[in-house]
Parts: sequence; C-alpha cells; structure tokens
Amino acid sequence: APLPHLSPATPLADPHSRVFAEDVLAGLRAPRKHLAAKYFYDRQGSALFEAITRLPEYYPTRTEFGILERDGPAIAAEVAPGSALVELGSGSTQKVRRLLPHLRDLAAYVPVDVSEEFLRSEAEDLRADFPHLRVEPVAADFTQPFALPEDLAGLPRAGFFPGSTIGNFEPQAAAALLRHVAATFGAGARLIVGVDLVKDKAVLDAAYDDAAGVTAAFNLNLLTRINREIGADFDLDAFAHQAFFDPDHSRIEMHLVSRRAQTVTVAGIPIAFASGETIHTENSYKYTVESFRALARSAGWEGRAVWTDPDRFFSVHALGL
Ligand code: AVJ
Repeated sequence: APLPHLSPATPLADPHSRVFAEDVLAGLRAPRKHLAAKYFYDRQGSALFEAITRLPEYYPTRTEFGILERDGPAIAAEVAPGSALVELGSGSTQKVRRLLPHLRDLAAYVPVDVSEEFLRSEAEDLRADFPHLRVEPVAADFTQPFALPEDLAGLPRAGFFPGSTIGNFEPQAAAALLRHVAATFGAGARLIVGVDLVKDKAVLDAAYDDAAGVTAAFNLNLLTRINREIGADFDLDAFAHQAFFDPDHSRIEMHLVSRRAQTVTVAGIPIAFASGETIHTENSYKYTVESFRALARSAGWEGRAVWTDPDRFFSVHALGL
C-alpha cells in the first residue's frame, strides 16, 4: 500500500523502515504522543542498553544474574530432561549461559529473536562454547505466532524469558503473550521468566534516571534514529529525558520532554510540540511476586516456584501448564 503522508525523498527501501515510519508518524500525530519501546534497539541503542546494565543504579541485570548464579541448579531442575529450551528475545544469550551448565540433557536450545544477524553470530559462539549442545536459532518476532523446528515436535518444551522484558508489555498484552506461548508450547510446558519487582520509588527512579546520563542518551537516541532512518529534524538539545515510577500504574514511565514550543518535521510532516509536552517512549511494569503469579494464572500458567534476591528487588519464576 502507498504511504501518502511520506515525502518521496524518504528512504523506504526495506519494509522494516516503512513500518517504522508509519508507527512513528502515527505515534507523533496522536493526541498524547508516544513511540514504541521496541524501537530503542538499533545498533547504538543496543550498545547504550548494554552500558545501562553496568550502571551502579541499574540493579535488574546484575540482580537477575545473581539469582541465576545462586539458584541455577534449582531453576534448571524445573526443565525436564530432553527438553527443547526456547528463549524468547534471546539477544546476547549471556543469561542462558548461566543455566546451560546445569542443563546437561537438553535436546536443543532454540533462541528466538528478530535480529537475524545477531542471532546467527550468537548461535555460532554458543556452539563453540557448548560443543555438545544443539542450537537451532529461529528468526522471528516472538510476540507473533512462530513455528518451532519441526523435528523438535513431541519433545518437552521449556521457555526462557529473562530480563523483565515482560515488563515492557501492558499487563493485558503480557497476559496475551503468555497465552500465546502456552498455545505454542502445549501441555506440560515450563516457562522460566525474570520479573522486576515493585520497590522503593527512589531506587526505581534512580535506575531509570542515572547520574551519568546513560539512560537519557538511550532515550534520546530514539530521536537520532528517527532523524536518520525516516528523515526528521529533531534537535536533541531541545528535548529532555524524563523517567519516574508511577505507583498507581505500578510502572516506570519514560518520556522525552519538549524544552520549548517547537515544530519538528518528520518525513515531510510538521509535528508541533508545546513547551513541556512529552513523547511517551516506554513503560516498564513492576510486579509483586503475587501480582505476577495472578497475571500468569489468568493466562493459564501455574506458578510452580519463585526465586528472589535477599533485597527482593527481582524475581525468577518457574511457571507450568
Ligand atoms: C530491557 C525492558 C527490561 O525496562 O528495565 C532500561 C529497558 N529502559 N532502562 C527495563 C530499559 C530504560 C529495560 N528492559
């Protein structure tokens, strides 16, 4: 279908940038401007996220690693021998490397990720480091229906979904995702999922507004990406990073705040900003152990076990069908 509101000068060679352009324009023309958090992760955004995971204020990554390290044997015991282990949004595969040494009888490891290039190189590295492991990468968007390799049919399935990625979904969408994974995996399946927990607002606020400004750079990089990929003239100095915990919705909200009244041209379309108007760029939902179990239950999964760190900052759940 043609894209009437995009200027002919806009590079739309590949369908991904076309979808990106349509999404961005729809979000910026909405009464409350918003952009989808999944678009943070271009090359630069992924590098900035890696830097975030090493920040002193950003506790989730190191806390989850600590749980996987300490409770790895018990977590791995939830995965039946001979299972196919399917990781949803595998990214850098750093976390599954903590579990694999405890999973000697795995039939296959199936990383599912949209970034095909990254997926292939990670699979290679993993095969080199775990020579007896069968690695079957699937290039797919795990939020959409996807097929598992055919010869894995009949094997017990276990999912691995770390990093509190589930927190980026609206609770209804998170439940829908869990239901879709349940349908894909079938009876007897297990799901190991990492979920960030509700905690003191000051701790949460700092984790998403760090002193070094790395999260600010991560948020603002979305505008750089839009400037480059669909043709826009966002002035990065004219927008400020904002992140705060909203206890009523139990979520971190990230925004980009317009520092002044201004008009930005995006793919040939003028987009007006009032001073102080924001673009909502991300929600990161925080659960209690109980509220997450309730969400999982509403999607057909039974909470089998849960592990947390001593501060109860983060949780790793074993769910079963
Ligand atoms: C990768 C979605 C888990 O919500 O904590 C980090 C992304 N955003 N800092 C999170 C993120 C800002 C992160 N997740």
